[in-house]
Amino acid sequence: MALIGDKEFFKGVGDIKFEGAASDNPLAFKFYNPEQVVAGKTMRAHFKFAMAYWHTLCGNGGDPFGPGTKSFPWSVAKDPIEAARDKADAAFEFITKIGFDYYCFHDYDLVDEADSLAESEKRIQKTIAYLKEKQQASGVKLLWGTSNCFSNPRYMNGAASNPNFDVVARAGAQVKIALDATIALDGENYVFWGGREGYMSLLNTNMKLEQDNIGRFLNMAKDYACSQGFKGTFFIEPKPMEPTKHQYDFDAATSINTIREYGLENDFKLNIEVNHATLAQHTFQHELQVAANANMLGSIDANRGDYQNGWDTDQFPNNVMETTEAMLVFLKSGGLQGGGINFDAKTRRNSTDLEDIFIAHIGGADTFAKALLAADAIRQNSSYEELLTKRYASFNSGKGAEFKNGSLSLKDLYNYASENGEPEQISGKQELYECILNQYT
Ligand code: XLS
Ligand code: NI
Ligand code: NI
Repeated sequence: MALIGDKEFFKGVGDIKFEGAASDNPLAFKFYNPEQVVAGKTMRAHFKFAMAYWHTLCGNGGDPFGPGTKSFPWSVAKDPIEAARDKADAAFEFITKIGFDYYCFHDYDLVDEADSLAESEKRIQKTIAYLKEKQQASGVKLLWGTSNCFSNPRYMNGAASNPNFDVVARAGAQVKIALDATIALDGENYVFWGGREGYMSLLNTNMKLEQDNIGRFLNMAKDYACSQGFKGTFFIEPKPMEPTKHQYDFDAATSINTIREYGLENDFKLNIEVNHATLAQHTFQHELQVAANANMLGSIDANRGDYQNGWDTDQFPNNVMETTEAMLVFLKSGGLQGGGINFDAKTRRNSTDLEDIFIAHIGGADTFAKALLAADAIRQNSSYEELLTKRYASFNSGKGAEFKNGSLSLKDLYNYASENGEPEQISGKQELYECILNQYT
């Protein structure tokens, strides 16, 4: 594909192609074959892979123990607009070379925040005019936009949940600008991740007021976006902790409650992130299933945590077995509603070659592709679906079916159980399910 930027940053890396499982080329897909049809859809359409602006182009490897290790050639310009254009060139070069269709951003990933709201808005408008041109030239689309209401020190006590109304209003202004930008770029969705929406100590916190304020804030954002013609879906991205001790959107179940409590269920769904699921002591597939049960499985932030520590390491996905379990839920629930798979993941601090960014995304895409193929094969060829159907077969006929359709009372259960005697012992056969999973991955 032709380059549309003025500058080439990833020199020496060409278009990434599918070469199949036998290839030893680190810069080729082994399993992600975009046009291959699996379960009635191309892989491209199933996944809608997206590049995350923040990790890929802004994350230079800094951590609490030391500065960044990566000097990106697109972050040298001193003028903020020139720097933003260079970053956009790098973004679109990367996305088109790897053959993805989408990207995601926070407002101030695109361009540095200025000293005033007005100047920041001007910078964003200039940058999105440039991004719009690049979208048109390349066909790359915006999967979702969001606003960073957690990094700036003004949000140290929260954004929509801040105890000071002035900060709440300031966050509202920022979200309005980010929504305008998302709409101008035909963004398909808009995400709310409550970075500092939570608390550290209940001693100084009015939890009820803070949560109600978040509800009011989300409704305002939704009403505004709809009044501006936004047709997409809003996503809440759950996370249990970090940066605050108690994040209000702890997990999928908690976030679904937020959505329902504040009357947002017609417009909001969930963006499930793997590492956030595991931080909440859940599996990724559990969170997907909870979202799907509520008809709110909207989008995925793909990454992976580390089992030996307890924070958001945002590593690239590479665990095929776990991803296959997730893809079983994904296929069964009919995929994602509106969203896609955004690589919210960063290369390690000591992965300093520019090509590492490609290798990491290729590995992530291959992990999902391999897992999708395995999950589809399990569903088509193994006894998995049959076993599962059989396990619940007692609800398909007789009294079980009557119970299921709501026509039995507790007394009916008593009468039935009295006549039926001790229920037969039926094995859960977990190891058999695990063997099937193993066999097909
Ligand atoms: C951080 C979140 C963040 C969101 C977008 O932990 O995952 O990157 O996806 O604000
Ligand atoms: Ni995320
Ligand atoms: Ni994260």
